[in-house]
Amino acid sequence: MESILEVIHQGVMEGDMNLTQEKVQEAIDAGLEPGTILQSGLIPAMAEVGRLFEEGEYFVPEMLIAARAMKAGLVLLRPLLVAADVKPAGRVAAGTVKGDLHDIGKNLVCMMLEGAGFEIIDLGVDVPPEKFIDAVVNEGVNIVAMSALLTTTMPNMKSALEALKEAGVRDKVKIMVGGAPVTDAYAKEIGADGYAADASRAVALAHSLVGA
Ligand code: B1M
Repeated sequence: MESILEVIHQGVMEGDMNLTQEKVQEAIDAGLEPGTILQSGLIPAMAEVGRLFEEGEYFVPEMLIAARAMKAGLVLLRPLLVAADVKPAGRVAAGTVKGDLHDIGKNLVCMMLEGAGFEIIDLGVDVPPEKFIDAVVNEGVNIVAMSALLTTTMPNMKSALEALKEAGVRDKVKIMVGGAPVTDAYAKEIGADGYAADASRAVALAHSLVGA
């Protein structure tokens, strides 16, 4: 018999929002850990979608409906991943950089940070440098978290960092970066304070950046 995680995987791959949401709820009700549903159901399915896109088997519409199905599952997991009543560990402005519309990974990072007690100012996608500057100047954030999923938008992390420098606020915050094409070496090259490969490592990094 197919396991519930396999059906969730299939739901995302087929872009079946209702099936995905129904099975995620079923998995929650059956007592599966939210982290397991995420790490062993939803995330590998999205990775498979990416592989099929690379091989020319999936096209943008398939990626879009897969993303929509994944988001439908995340809606149910979110309150379980985000712990209540935690004292703020810091304030984070998070966004996907200019030109880039991918937000699932960024949203997961936000969710996990929120769950770990950080206050999140979600700047959304396609975020121009001025918005990051505005968050530092007017929102009193201690961390700026930038995500990029395209090799073509990675350089916009560097531009945002330079814009923060030019605005004279670079030293007021810690800057962390991540996203599939981003590496630790790239983070160092552009002068970011840290890189995390996934959402749970992003939490550990954020804690270390605020000295917790
Ligand atoms: Co796009 N896309 N996409 N896409 N898409 C990729 C990224 C791609 C790798 C697919 C492929 O070719 N295999 C490829 C990029 C190639 C490259 O740059 N070398 C690609 C392309 C080419 C494109 C378009 C150009 C396609 C086109 O139009 N021809 C276009 C660009 C649009 C734009 O942004 N301007 C495009 C569009 C889209 C959709 C809109 C259809 C959709 C996005 C929907 C959405 O996000 N709302 C989409 C999707 C779904 C994908 C794939 C399949 C999945 C991305 C995803 O959500 N992964 C992706 C292939 C892949 O990644 N395998 C692909 C799941 C998510 C949980 O993982 O985002 O990596 P991820 O986040 C992880 C870590 O990276 C990390 O933690 C997260 C959780 O563990 N992380 C951070 C992320 N941000 C972090 C920040 C941190 C720390 C960690 O600190 C601040």
